[in-house]
Amino acid sequence: MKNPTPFFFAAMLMAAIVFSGARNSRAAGEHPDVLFIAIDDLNDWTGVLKGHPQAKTPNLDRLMARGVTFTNAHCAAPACNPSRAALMSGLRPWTTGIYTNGDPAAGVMRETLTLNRHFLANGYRALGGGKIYHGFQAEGRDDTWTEWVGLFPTAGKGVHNLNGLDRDHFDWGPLDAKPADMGDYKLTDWAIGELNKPADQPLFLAVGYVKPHLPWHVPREYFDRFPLDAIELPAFQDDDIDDLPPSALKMANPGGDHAAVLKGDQWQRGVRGYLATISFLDDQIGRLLDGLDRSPRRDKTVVVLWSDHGWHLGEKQHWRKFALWEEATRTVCTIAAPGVTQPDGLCSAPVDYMSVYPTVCELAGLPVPEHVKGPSLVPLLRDPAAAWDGVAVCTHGKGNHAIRDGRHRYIRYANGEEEFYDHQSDPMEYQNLASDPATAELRASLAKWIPAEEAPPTLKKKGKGKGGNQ
Ligand SMILES: [Ca+2]
Ligand SMILES: [Ca+2]
Repeated sequence: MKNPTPFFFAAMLMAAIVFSGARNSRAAGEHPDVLFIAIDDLNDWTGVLKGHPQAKTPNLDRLMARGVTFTNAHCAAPACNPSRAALMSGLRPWTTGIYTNGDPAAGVMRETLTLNRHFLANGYRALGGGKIYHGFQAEGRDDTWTEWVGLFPTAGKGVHNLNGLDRDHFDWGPLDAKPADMGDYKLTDWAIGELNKPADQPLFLAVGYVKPHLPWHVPREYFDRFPLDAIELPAFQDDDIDDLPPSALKMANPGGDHAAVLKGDQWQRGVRGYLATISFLDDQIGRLLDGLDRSPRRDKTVVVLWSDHGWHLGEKQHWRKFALWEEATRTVCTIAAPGVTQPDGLCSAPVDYMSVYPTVCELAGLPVPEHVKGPSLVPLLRDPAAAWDGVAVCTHGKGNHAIRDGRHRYIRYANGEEEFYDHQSDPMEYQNLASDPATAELRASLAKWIPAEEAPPTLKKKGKGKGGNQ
């Protein structure tokens, strides 16, 4: 299609909404319940994915062991807003124009048959709480959820600059608060309550955890689980950025967060803050899982858990997401579906989040809307070793893409600059092989996944820069 615009898609999708809305409600039992868990800013630092040797995630590991965990899963965009918009709409950033946190999503989402809206239109009781989308009003509209409860008040409000770096919410340190004072704890209580309510409709329960998003402020007991002097830094090489092209260096921005962290002697403390905040999140996952198991829905609930993107903690002198390397694009993604998945499944096929929407539909027995083009993961859920010819594609800003197959990462920036990594010999992506003629054929083959045309970014507010800071 030439020059796709959000307006064109709006018209197309409204037609789909009208079609879908005509469906009848269904009786309970005809479709499984769905517990849909979103996690903000969790990278591969879990026991199962082994991103950091000191990560303590017994409850995430327990959940991930229930079904199939995708060990090579990637977001469609390495930032909250575009990743969530893509997953929930089933539409790529280059289709919607939602590329970064600075690109407003509400307009497109309002006109799109989003996942929650699709479940609602098909007779589900669609409940949402916490953070599912990235802070825009569309998620709270009456016609997109049966009930939307939003964020819960949390301890730590008004606390800032515990690390002394004076960089807004790029901050970490213990709170003198109880776990029950935290918003994510209250969100868990709400979700458990809903799991136990009898209903004459099937349930789509979306639970969006805010941690481990910055600031890493959690009760002191979580910091105490990780003694500072034993904290290990992530694997890194001092000269890793020397072989990066200028576009990549701009994303890494070594003179920003990383320089401040080094100057303030905060690297170990930052790692500790992230580990502590993940541990707090993990406790909430454990409470939610226990709540599910004690509820009448225990054996008939599809559980889908996803984190919205990865996170750097100094690898390539970069912090946060907002980049196209493995640390920023790799996610936690696991699905347990009664009657479909077997326990302890690990799937190493390269998949991305355009597959979540159609997969959840198929597991719930709902039709996949016409606009959703991603391949369903159900064949991999049935057999994690099944053949898979797809790749994972991640987009960060118009024209910048990373393609991940089972072994390689190919990055191409809008100006044509490239990176290429071989994970078989180089899992930390230290050696950029893009200038090696021996990789030319592979690079050309992976470049075929990059779109020929891309929608312009959605309208930005005047003065707002690209990317945002969330
Ligand atoms: Ca995020
Ligand atoms: Ca390097």
